[in-house]
Amino acid sequence: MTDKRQRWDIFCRIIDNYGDIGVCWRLARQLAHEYSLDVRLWVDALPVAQRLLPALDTQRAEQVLDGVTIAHWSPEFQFDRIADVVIEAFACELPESYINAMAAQPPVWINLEYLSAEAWVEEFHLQPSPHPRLALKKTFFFPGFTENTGGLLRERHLLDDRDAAQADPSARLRMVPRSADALRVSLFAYPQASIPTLLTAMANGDRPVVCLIPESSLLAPVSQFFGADKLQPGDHYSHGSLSVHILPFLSQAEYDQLLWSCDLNFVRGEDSWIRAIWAARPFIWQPYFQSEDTHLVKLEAFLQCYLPPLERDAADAWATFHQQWAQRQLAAGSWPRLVQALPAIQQHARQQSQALAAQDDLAAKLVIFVRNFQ
Ligand code: TRH
Repeated sequence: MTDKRQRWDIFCRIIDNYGDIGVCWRLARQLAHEYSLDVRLWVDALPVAQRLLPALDTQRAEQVLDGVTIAHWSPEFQFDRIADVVIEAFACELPESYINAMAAQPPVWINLEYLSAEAWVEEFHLQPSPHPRLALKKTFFFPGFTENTGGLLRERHLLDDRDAAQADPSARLRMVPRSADALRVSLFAYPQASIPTLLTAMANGDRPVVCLIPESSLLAPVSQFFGADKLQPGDHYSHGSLSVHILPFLSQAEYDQLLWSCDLNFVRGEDSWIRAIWAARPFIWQPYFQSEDTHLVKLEAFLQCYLPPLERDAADAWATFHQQWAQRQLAAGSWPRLVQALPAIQQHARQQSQALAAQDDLAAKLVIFVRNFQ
């Protein structure tokens, strides 16, 4: 019997870090699992991808993992067929040979963009872009926070799984034991962040803090703070009110559980940011650094869209902390202010997650777009 499932090719070029592959892998899996699509994910840097997909064999040109075919997008790129739907993730530029072959059998060609809450996104979402030479058009698809955008990545069972984990204290305790009155914080950020100021403020605070740090480039400044040689997963350091635990780099599923279990999550980039929103817990997002302070514009747009109707004092404490964190100029007094505002922010984060989940998610919107494509 031949496989009649619709074929989707997703092309992912890893620029740096884990966000590009993090988003593409999550999307690929969701399309395969929830829509029974035949999904092939082309990835250029298999060793980086392996960090998120430990079962990946970096020597193999093609392999199936979790229902998704992963193909190595090597400099000697070769392909056997054009898919029905082609996703070019984050303007990664498809191979010329593939584009030429698409002209003979045009697929639905989508350029999936980075997430932003900026107002212009609604206008550019679904704009077509005709190919200058060939009878092909690609469509820009912008994830976003409003109905008139491409939505946010969210698996069908994500919020049910979150609610079940948050209602079950034993699930919460699995990674690092919870101490009664301590604030549980997860920390994932770019290493240029104001780490010494943050850790000092936590250490000097009235409230004990258990800070959980998955292994990443952040360990260098954290090691420096403690005067340690090189921190390793399993290490544990204390200073004043602060107790730091170094975790291994977690699977995406375990990372979700960590976010769900914390009172405050520091996240960055794109994918961990979205997961923190779905965790329905207070978070601090550090946007990926861009020249000309574009990342600060992105941050302001997000705060404007996400903060209302949070009451003024809490919104101000949260926004100020975000701005200082993104500009790497955290003031020590911003930490106790944020801690004081956490109960109000907690309620707000829960409401926002519910409100955003009332919209279709990114995969659903992509599938609907393809179904109606002409
Ligand atoms: O790694 P990032 O900084 O990725 C960034 C952004 O995507 C940015 O927009 C892009 O331009 C740049 O890369 C090139 O942050 P992000 O997006 O949060 O991706 C991290 C991924 O790693 C995410 O899928 C969550 C996952 N993760 C784990 O699976 N386990 C872990 O322990 C941690 C800390 C993260």
